[in-house]
Amino acid sequence: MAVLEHLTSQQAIDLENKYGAHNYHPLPVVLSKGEGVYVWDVEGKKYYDFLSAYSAVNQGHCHPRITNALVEQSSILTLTSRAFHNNVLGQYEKYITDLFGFDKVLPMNTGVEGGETAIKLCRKWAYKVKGIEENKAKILFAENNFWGRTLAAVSSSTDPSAYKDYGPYLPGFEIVKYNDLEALEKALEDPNVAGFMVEPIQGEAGVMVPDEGYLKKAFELCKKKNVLFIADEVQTGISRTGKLYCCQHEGFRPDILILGKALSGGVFPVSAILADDEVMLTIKPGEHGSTFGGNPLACKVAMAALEVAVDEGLAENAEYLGTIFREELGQFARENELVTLVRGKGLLNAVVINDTEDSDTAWNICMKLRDNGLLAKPTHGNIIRFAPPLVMNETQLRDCISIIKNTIKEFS
Ligand code: IF1
Repeated sequence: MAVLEHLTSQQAIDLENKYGAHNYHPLPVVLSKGEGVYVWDVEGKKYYDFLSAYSAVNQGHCHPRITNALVEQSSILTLTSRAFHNNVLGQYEKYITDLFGFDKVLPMNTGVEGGETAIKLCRKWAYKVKGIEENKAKILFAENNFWGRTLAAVSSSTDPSAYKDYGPYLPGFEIVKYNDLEALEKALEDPNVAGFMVEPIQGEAGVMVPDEGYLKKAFELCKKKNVLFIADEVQTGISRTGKLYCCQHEGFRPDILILGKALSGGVFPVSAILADDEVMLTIKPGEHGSTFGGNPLACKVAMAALEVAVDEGLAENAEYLGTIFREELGQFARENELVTLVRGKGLLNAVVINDTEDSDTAWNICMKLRDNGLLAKPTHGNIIRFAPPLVMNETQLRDCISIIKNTIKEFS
């Protein structure tokens, strides 16, 4: 059957059901175009995108500076592999290490490869620098973490839907309660601990924002025990929370910083692992890599995506609009018993619906939001994540706030 040019939404969904793996349960909407804060479905209906592809399109859909970088480089040189040098990688490495303030970067593709690379760097550093006995290094993870879908990632997960039936699991991982300095201090007593990998805000867990000062104190506890603090900023990075990266809110620099998603503005899979020489140079030539890691196309796209974030003041805008969002929805929560609370930082926010974890209220609200022209999706059960592109303006945000309020009122 020839590929149908103009599919209806139902035809597209039917094809996916018949020919695609069923590893997702998407909201029933079929998108065919994206521009800035808007997306359109195949029938031409326009929506505000309030998920931003899980914070990968912070710069807005199809940002011209980023798509131009992709189009231009795509007819010059897309991939050399790392068997040879290319004329773009070094420039990109200088640009990103200057911008984020680290000695070096290891370029990869997906966010989970970023996490895997950080864990490998941490283990290498444990044996080569800290002097932990071979194969004895331990890495701490926060309860309810989410950093991807590989076997290492699910080996550190506390969510059965992420790890069940995928055993046996990778050893050397330990769980500590999130936002609990006592638990961390206790776990750090073990001299074989080499690293603590943590999201500054837990996205998938439901935008869990730790207490003010937790991250900085956790970092200090790690330093006292010569343990690497690894910040997974795949979702919180690139201006999403109101700073270039989230740890900056507490004025410290993690030992390893992992970036992904919006590092490419959603145009190409690009991730980056940043660290200083003492950590980064523990991996010698031939000890880690990836076919596409650091390809010239990715580098050009990433430089454009970062320039957009800086030049368009996306962090400042996220800070300003995020405050309005939490004030407005916080007030609404006080007046509406269906909304328990609103939490977040910058434009990474969530609304907790006052219903049981297994209720479908949050899902039904998202279905109604879709009908009312705004796309969002629940994370766990009764929590709806709201994360629009950071290029949104105040008028558009206030329009979205009224759509959200009016929709939830329909359920009260
Ligand atoms: C899916 C969740 C979000 C991440 C953090 C690493 C990664 C992610 C903090 C891995 C990826 C994505 C994965 C995607 C949906 C989305 C997600 F719902 F799954 F958990 F954002 F919260 N660190 N998160 O959030 O990056 O390898 O995917 O590039 O798997 O459905 P990746």
